[in-house]
Amino acid sequence: MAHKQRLLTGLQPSGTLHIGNYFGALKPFVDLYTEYESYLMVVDYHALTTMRDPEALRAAIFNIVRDYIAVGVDPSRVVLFKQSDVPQHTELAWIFECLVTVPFLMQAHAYKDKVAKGLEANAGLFNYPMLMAADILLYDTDIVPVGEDQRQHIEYAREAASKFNNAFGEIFTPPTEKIFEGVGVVPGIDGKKMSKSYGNTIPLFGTREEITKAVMGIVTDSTGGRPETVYAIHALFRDAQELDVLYENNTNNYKALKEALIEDIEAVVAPMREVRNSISDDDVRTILANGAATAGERAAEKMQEVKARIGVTV
Ligand code: AQP
Repeated sequence: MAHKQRLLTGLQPSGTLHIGNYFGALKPFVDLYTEYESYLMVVDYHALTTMRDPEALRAAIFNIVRDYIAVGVDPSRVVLFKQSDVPQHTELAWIFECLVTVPFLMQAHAYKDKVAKGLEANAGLFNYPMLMAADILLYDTDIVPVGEDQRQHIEYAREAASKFNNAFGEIFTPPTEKIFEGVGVVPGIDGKKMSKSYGNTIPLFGTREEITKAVMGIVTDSTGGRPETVYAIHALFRDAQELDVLYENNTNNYKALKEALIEDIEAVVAPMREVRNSISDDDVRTILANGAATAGERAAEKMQEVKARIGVTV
């Protein structure tokens, strides 16, 4: 019998989730995951490329698992696990790193952007796409829901699969990115891509005050009295027809439009916030332990095959 197609995504526990992460990666995952055999990761070793505070990392891990459950992920229907609990991820990443070239990795936009933004150009950040390729390929993933900024990283995963398959025989499935229309690049409050490291985010689970502060700070560059960035963010929460009427009735009244946006964000987030507050640290530990057991078993099986192919088993 053919197996169900596999869906996998992961987010870094590197700060507070924002609505760009939600609409670009998490909501698409939640909308799709029950139709697939699904994997959802906390990619903590990726976060280590930028984080140096162990307490902050630990807190972010607890938080992101709560976020996953709050946005609608049922842990009994998905393998929800932490990357560092499955050592085969870093093991396979090493093998891929031996198959791709430095000039190839140097073309990564995400690496160049982050270094241009002042992040340290550490070797982990540089090799990031190969760890991500390992995350994806270890589980024979078919579909990866991500935002537009990750498109190239999925190409890199395909390239890693193809390099390996050409050298050692076909064992990896080339994955496909799933980028939903209209949410590939959610703008931040300054109109650029919403990004933790740009400090231009609207936090998904912020307090009402934090959300209000962020929304009130959205730039109001406008066309014909319509503030485009406010509109683009608002379009994630309301359908286009309703939104057009609201914006026509409030031409140039930016304050009223921003207040309407705050209410619309609250309507979506308030019930999630309640679920989020009901999840204890022990719930998180149990979820991650169960996920690690299943993911670990599958990863070990795949890695055995990889090791046999490359010639390190005797
Ligand atoms: N603005 C965005 N619009 C749509 N999708 C987005 N994603 C991130 N920003 C937007 C998607 O969210 C997922 C998060 O991936 P990550 O945890 O690896 O973090 P990231 O890409 O590093 O997220 P940030 O906030 O953009 O952080 P920095 O500042 O580190 O660049 C991915 O699927 C991403 O596409």
